[in-house]
Amino acid sequence: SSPDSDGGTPELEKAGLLNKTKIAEGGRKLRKNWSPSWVVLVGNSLVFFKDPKSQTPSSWKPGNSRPESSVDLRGAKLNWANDLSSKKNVFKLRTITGNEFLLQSDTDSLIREWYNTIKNVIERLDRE
Ligand code: I3S
Repeated sequence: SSPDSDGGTPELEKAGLLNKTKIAEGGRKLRKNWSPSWVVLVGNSLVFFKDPKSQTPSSWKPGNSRPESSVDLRGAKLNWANDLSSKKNVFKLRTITGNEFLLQSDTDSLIREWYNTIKNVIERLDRE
């Protein structure tokens, strides 16, 4: 069955540390403010946590830590966005509500994994 189809705990697909900045809120441009974020992909959502040091993939459980914010991936768009930053390995996530985030890692393999995993979730939701 699909994740959470029984109303139980949604599936944790991926968790890790990325650099993050929000660049738009409801379509309105925001000033960049990069900071490290503990990012968790669970069910149809990308969830952001502060204080990444207190988190590890094995210890993370839904509800044991308060998220900073969370993004619904249904209808979202994901694109590489190296033109939007001097940093390498940057992609942009745009939600259906017009919130835009840049996510970045210096580790090529890591950012590619995140990109592919989020892309797959978005495509799965597009097919539903
Ligand atoms: O796209 P920008 O405006 O060049 O982004 C840089 C700025 O946001 C800068 O902050 P202030 O100009 O507010 O001091 C940040 O420190 C940089 O990290 C931003 O650029 P990068 O290329 O790192 O995304």
